[in-house]
Amino acid sequence: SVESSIPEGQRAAWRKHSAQGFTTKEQFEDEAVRHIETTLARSLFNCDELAAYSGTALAFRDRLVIEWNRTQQRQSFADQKRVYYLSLEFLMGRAMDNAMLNVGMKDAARAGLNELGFNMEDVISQEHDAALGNGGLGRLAACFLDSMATMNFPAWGYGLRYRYGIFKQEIVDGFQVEVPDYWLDFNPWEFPRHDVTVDIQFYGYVSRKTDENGKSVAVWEGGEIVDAVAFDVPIPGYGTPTTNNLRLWSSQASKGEFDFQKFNSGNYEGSVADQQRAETISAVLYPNENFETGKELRLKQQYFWCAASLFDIVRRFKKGKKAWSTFPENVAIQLNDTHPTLAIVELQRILVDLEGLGWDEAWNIVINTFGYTNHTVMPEALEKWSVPLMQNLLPRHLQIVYEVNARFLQMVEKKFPKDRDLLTRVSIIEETQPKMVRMAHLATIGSHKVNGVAELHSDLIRTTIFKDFVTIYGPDKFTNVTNGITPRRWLHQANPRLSELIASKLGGYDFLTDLTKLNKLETFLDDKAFKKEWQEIKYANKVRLAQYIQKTTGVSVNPKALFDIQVKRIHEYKRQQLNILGVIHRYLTIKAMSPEERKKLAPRVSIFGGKAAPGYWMAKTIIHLVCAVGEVVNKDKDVGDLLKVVYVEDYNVSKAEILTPASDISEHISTAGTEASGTSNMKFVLNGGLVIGTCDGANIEITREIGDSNIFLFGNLAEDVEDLRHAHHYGSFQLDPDLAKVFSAIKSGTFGDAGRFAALCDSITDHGDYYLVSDDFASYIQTHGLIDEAFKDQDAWLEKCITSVSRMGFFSSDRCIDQYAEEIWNAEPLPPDGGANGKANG
Ligand code: F58
Repeated sequence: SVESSIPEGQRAAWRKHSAQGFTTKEQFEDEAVRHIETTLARSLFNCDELAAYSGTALAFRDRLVIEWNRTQQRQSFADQKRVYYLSLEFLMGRAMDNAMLNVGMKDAARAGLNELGFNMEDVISQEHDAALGNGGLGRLAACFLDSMATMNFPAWGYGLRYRYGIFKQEIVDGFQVEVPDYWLDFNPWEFPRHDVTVDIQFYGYVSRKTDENGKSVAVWEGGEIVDAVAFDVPIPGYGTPTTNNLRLWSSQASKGEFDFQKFNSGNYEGSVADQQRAETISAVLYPNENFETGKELRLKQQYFWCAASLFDIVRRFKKGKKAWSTFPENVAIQLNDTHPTLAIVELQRILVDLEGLGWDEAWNIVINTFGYTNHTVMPEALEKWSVPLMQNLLPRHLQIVYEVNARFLQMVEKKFPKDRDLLTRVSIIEETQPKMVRMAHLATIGSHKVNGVAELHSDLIRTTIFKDFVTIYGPDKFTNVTNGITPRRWLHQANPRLSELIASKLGGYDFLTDLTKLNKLETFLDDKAFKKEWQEIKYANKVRLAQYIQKTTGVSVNPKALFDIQVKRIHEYKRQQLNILGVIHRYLTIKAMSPEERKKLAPRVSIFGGKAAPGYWMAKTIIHLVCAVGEVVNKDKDVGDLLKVVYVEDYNVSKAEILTPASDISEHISTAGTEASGTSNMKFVLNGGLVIGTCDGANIEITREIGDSNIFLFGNLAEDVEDLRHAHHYGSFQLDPDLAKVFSAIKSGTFGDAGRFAALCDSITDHGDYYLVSDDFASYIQTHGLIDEAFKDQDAWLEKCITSVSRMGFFSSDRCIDQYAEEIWNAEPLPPDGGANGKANG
């Protein structure tokens, strides 16, 4: 073994001096102060909250690094199948709170910080979110990393180290303004590995040469080289020493290529410009959710990251000196949407061009290695790359794509002779002008399993975008893994008091690693003290949010009011417009009431949050309408506490941790059939809030689990959407009468310049109402009426909340990972020696 090659004396010395990390409050203070004084070169006299954060983070980082090294060593020795999760987005949020809870030393650190004169919550809030993602897809990847570490899977994440994450949103005069998010100023959670770099090639040309065996091989030459440098981020599991790795690639001018010619000849500017061009590849995260722009730089990002990751994975496999045919027994690669599809082509290129395998042998390995997760059926979000673009940037890869396609179509033709239409429909190449590479087809053909992210969504992909592929491959290639969320961050971290209350009833924190244990909570539905404390916790969470809203927007909201929250990316299909039009309807209703009638009404706070893609004009209009309505309603003396409308600026993971525990109702109201799953619906219910929602995505399974009396469903069903759209187009469109009144108010200037909202209103009245806002309006308003009524009976409401939480076990991301491991990866966990490690919860 590697160990026995090192002399015993040396090993003993190493063991003696090996870093241990702190284990007590005292030692934590020692370490934090040491880091503040020496690592940061600060003293007691200039130690502010940021320095206190840095010292604390560095102390905990030491703890993580020790286990991280051990985990990596253990995984190398164990030599079992590894899982690689390829995602262009990892929406991690803050790391320190998570590290403290996973290490089990948060209480000690809190006490230590107090002695040093700091408050834990203030210190935690100094950390900048790692916002390397847009929305659900990126956050899902982060939850999966947490689950894989917690469940001891030997698993790595691979992504890009964007210099700028998702932009920071400012609301200026009721409009969204984007500000760059430069988050790397001080980031103690990443480790640059300047020794781990990979040369990545772009452009150039392909020629064929004959090798020593007389075989013709493709050779890709010329073009340019950019370096990929690895930055590693430790991912600690909860209640286990397992600490996995997230490897993010950063682009840098190639050391070999850096233009010394230019440099030496005095063209300093030119050589720096080259340097910057290389760095541009990993500079920014594309800020679109469910929309593809087809920019060349985006394709460069994708190949850069796929090629670096594949090189790394193959290098690790080759160390084991095993036969290539065993590759799929040692490596599982999961593709988070089609963004990493080039990895399929890259592995085929490595095996055929560089390692000399035959085409079929290589392709077999490829298919058995990859799994592909689809996250959308919406046509505008399906990735396509123009053939000329790919030809220029990745000439050899395009050849491989054509070869894969030719062989695939041959197989189809054999199975279904003379069905030309079928061939056209399933071809990887779309015969448009210019021709396009359909990445979802390539990902499907190059993987052994394709999964959707909720039952309805998986059914829809089988019957719509992948219908022909089901015919060709049979149904077994297509499966469902309903999304989940990590209860560590979304219950224990975001809602510590609720987590503690639950633990006190269930006799410990086991539910955090087996969420189905929550079902025992139902036996406490008659426990008055328990219910009272539950209610107090919800109220305290609402008070906290009210204070945050007061501080950041100046609006006072009554924490006793019903908090109605919709926070997610702004998109027409998610229908924030339905929500705000409903709010206007409520406002008009209140205005028309007598003072006596008003007294009977339950006060409401409508809270919105979320970013619009910078180029998505309609989404920005929706934000503006919400703000404009807030301006009017919040000042209206007739309304008072009965209705407040708030826009929370710059919604992100750390803000979600404040918002999620504070809802009474949250809105998940997408047009049926459009939201693949949704995951915030799960977060809100797990935190004791109820849902108003459509029969869409995971709402359907949430309903099945918690019972239909515990959710407020409304609206048309997915199966009827197509007919309704058709009817809008060909029949006469009938605007809902209540919605018509709302539009009159907008058009009369009640919320300022009506011209600003014209396109939004017209999209519903004149342009087909694609998202069925009018069709669902009456049902939506009526359901909100039911919510008002239900909220008046606080006892019954509370019972719904507790019952729902107790039935949420299914929605843990641990269950997802189990399912992926079992049905797609065929991978096993690698528990640390002795199993449990005796970590405390705190
Ligand atoms: C989301 N997709 C789905 N895409 O919309 C949501 O229903 C689902 O719960 C979630 O994935 C997890 O499965 C999503 O967030 C993106 O953000 C992409 C970013 C890159 C461009 C294409 C959309």
